[in-house]
Amino acid sequence: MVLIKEDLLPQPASAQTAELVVQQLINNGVQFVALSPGSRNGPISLALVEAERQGLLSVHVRIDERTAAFLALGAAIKTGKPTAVLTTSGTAVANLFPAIVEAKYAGIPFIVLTADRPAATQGTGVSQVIIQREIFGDYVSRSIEIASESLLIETASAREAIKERINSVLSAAERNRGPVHLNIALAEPLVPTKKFIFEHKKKIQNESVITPENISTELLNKKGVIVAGGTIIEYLNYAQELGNALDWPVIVEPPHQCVGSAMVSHAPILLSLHSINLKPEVVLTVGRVGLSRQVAELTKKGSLVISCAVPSIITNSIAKQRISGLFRLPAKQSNKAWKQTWDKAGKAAHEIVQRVLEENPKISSLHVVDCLMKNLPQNSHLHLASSLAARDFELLTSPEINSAFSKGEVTVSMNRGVNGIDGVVATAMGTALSAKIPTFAMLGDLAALHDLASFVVPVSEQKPNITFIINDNNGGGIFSLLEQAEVEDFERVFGTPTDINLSEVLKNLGAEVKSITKISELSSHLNIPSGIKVLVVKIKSRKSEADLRKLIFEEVNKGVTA
Ligand SMILES: Cc1ncc(C[n+]2csc(CCOP(=O)(O)OP(=O)(O)O)c2C)c(N)n1
Repeated sequence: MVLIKEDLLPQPASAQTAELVVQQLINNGVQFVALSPGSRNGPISLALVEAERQGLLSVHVRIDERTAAFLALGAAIKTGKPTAVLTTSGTAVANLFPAIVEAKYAGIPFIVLTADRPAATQGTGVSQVIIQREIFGDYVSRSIEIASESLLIETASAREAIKERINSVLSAAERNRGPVHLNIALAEPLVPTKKFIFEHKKKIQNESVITPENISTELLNKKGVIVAGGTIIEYLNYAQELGNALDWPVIVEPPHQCVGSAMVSHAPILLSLHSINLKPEVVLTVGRVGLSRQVAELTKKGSLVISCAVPSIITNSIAKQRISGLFRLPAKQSNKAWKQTWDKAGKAAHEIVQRVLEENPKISSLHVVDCLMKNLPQNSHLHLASSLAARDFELLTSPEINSAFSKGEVTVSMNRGVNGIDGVVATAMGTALSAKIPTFAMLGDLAALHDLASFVVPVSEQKPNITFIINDNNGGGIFSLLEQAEVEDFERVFGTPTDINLSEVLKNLGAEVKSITKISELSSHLNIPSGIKVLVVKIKSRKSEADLRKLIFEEVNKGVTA
């Protein structure tokens, strides 16, 4: 590292603080840090880059703080391990808010590091000073202030006490499964005079303990359905094992992390069937559920709804019974006939859905999703936007499709915490950079426009290998499925067409772009991504996408009978 000042000068407090903070990140197993440029956070940025040079973590620089935050969030979603974002002071800090909100509601361990000016500058009108202390309120489980000047107290015990304070906050991210905030006041000088030194120290991992609780066993030989959702993989795997043990069908919501043979085909459609009785006596929800209207109704109105709640995440609070954690897996029960009724209906529904898609070949979001499900390569990753992309995956997912996706060989993520359409591009890139496996992302044109800045990757940064599939239906297609679809002024306040030539815009931002007009072209472009590639799928009409959905529900209802 090239030092700007004389090596003989003592290391300034700002750099000592930076070294201490970065060492604690390393000790807490943080592998991925995103940062944006700024003078105040400079000492920590430089310390991070030095730690990266020593092979202790990876650093990703982005020009926009909102992008940096979602990038780090994506990496945490994919790895399940805490990641961090670092910004300078002022409005830069406020730009982190959307990703923090998502992290809280999705239960993602996330460390927010904000640089601040010394406390004495508060209220003095000094530039870039805002109230950063506890700015994220209840959205972070811990928030503390560190003042670099305090490190000038040259006693080992004072230093140790500061280290402990930092450590207690950083480790809370993983323990509490959510965001934490460290606001670090750094006084000038802001340039180190000595090389940063780090230890390859690893802390002892605290295993998160889930207390098994019991569920009354007489419930377990009833006709039950399990609904699993959210992003916490141990809960999703548990749902699958429970389904196998009880012969209960499992409805797995996007992101489908545990696709497999026990899961229900085309869940929202089966739940809408009039002609066949699939009404369960017990509904057990595992994790955060309720994406489609049909599943949400089942989990609200089902005769007996029990929720296995993920600790610290709001999960199905209206359930009649709540279990805080997972209960012991019961011995094998036999509800075979019940499970077979669901399987038979699922198979029949699948054939009808495929027929309807073939008979109506005009390209739509549903065709795109069907194509991805059939063609995504083994050991790849897929990030979904929460608008039509996620809903159409939910509608079309079926173990009947014989593909890497249906066999669970494709991992899937989405911003399921609060379903924002913001930050989708950055989050997807974060999953790609941390997963280091071929990554794909599907999103709508508005979500892409919302996060255009995230296509900008500074030249010295590592580019992710990712293919974006943008469903360009010129506006918000999801609104055509909702009750608002019929209102006057629909296009102006809901549809919001922009007429933007996305392909041109994205080419100018440096992406390799291909415009797709036929579904057969799409499958031929789903090879292993190298660099940032975008497939812009041109959809002619949002209304016909919505009509096709309706037709699928009608045809399955006509065709599947007891
Ligand atoms: C940050 C944010 N703003 C607004 C919304 C409300 N919203 C949900 S879907 C949607 C439209 C999305 O359009 P697009 O990304 O083109 O996807 P499509 O619906 O066509 O699949 C909007 C505005 C949201 N979820 N998040």
